[in-house]
Amino acid sequence: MAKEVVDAMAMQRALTRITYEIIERNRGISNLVLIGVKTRGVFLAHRIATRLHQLEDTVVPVGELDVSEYRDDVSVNIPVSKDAISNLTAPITDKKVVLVDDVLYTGRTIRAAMDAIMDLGRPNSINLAVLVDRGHRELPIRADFVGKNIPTAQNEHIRVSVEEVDQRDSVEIVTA
Ligand code: 3GP
Ligand code: 5GP
Ligand code: MG
Repeated sequence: MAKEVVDAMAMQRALTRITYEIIERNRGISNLVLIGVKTRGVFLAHRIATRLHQLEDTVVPVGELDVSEYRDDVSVNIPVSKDAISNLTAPITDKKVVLVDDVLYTGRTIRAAMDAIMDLGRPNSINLAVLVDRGHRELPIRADFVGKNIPTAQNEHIRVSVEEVDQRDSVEIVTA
């Protein structure tokens, strides 16, 4: 059973709000770098970059982080290598990094993502933007920018659809 909790319009608004919050928090966007977590986090990062360009007339680089090699169950012992980050040409040292993922759950992916970023250099700061925080954290990690908090049961799944791959924008709660 699937229940839509965020429709296309609401998703646009949430991403626009997050964009404004990123600008406000960073007092401008010089030195900003977005890193999207594949797959859907990358598309969300590009959308935020497009809005940043419209609002601040600045091109913000968007890196892509592939955690497909990384396994939830054994992740604590297998760090994601810095090679997992692609598309970034400029050094990351002293940059303000905003990680972007579609769903934040246990926090293990983000912990691994931070390892990969640290391997690349020493950023000025790392912030986290997620479209959905579904709870159930297993690490002391929280998001700085949240589209929507959706408390879930363990047997519920959040289905995030984005135009770029799913031909629609929506967030649904799917019950097994
Ligand atoms: P995404 O490509 O949009 O990020 O891992 C394949 C997809 O399944 C990913 O979608 C990921 O977000 C989603 N997914 C849902 N629940 C989980 C989970 O608990 N662990 C992982 N690794 N992926 C999950
Ligand atoms: P983590 O548990 O490490 O926070 O999340 C692992 C990965 O799975 C992250 O990329 C996160 O976006 C994704 N994920 C976890 N739970 C869900 C979910 O319910 N729906 C979707 N779409 N992705 C999820
Ligand atoms: Mg994800």
